Amino acid sequence: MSIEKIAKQMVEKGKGILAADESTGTMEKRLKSVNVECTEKNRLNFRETLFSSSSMKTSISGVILFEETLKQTSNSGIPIPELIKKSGSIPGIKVDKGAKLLSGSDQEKVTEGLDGLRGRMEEYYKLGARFAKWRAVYSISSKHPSEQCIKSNAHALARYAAIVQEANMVPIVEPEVLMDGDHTIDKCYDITSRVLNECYKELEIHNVNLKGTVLKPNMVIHGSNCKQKAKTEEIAKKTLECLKKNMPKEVPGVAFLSGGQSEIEATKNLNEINKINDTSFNFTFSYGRALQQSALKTWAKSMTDIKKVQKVFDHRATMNGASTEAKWNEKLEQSFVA
Ligand code: 5MM
Repeated sequence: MSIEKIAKQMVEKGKGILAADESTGTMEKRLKSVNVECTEKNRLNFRETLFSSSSMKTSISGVILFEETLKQTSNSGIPIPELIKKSGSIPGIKVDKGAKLLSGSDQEKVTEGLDGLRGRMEEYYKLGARFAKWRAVYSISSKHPSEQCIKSNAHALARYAAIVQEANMVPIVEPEVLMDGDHTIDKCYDITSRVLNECYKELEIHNVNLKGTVLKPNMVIHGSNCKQKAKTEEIAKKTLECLKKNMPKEVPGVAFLSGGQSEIEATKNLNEINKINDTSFNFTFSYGRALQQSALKTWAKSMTDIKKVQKVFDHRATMNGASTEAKWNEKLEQSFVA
């Protein structure tokens, strides 16, 4: 399949992406929060429970994996990428090596992982991955993000995207303006605009085929410590405005990250964006925490009751699937019976 077709399939209406690509350090934090030991077996068991749930067929277009998971075999003996493909979903792989301190800047980060990437992509393709992900992070404060941080991350994202397409895979471009801080929604709008603008400048310079990419941005939203909380309608309006202003028309769609929003907030905001969407872009989700939080808590308490965990995950995935078509509402949300 061409990368343009894969990219379209990744953002098709009614479905979205499950971001299950937590590196071992992040997974350690997640498992610790529910008092579970972070062993390879536990990481596999939780993830396999999600990947074998029924909503994989109906609401999940793709799954982003960490390298460890891409190479694992499920308890039923099927390699993990095969298990995902069996549901009609596409396996993907996080290929960055994490955000590291940016020399010459004050505590800002640049994402690393370009060295040897070409060789790694060949291996990932053979293992079944058909798309990749690279995440850059930008913090907001009186002096951040700096021009240096915006430019160096955009450059790395573009070089990554070009290498991924060379291997016939779709790059997810993820520039995440973090929610941490007390900034207003308008500040987030300005910074997100600058960041996206620079990313698309670099993607163009590196001859990336935009039709074969997916953008994974933050929503335009207030900082988590801001006293003035923006309402859903304002978040949706400003997010849409910002993307219309900065995204080239060739990009098939957007798969938002949740970035610290609660599960319900992330669903509600996506639903509202789709309600007012007057563009040709598809807007879907690529959530990590906002898809997994409740399922993880349930799993920690009832590890052997796989059906119970899957029911919780299925509900969340179905709710987000509905929000990609602006069909979500409170009544539907409350229809869940444990
Ligand atoms: C699932 O978390 C991803 C991996 O993070 P680390 O490399 O730091 O372990 C992360 O990139 C994720 O894909 C996005 O941030 C979206 O996840 P959220 O939880 O923000 O929806």
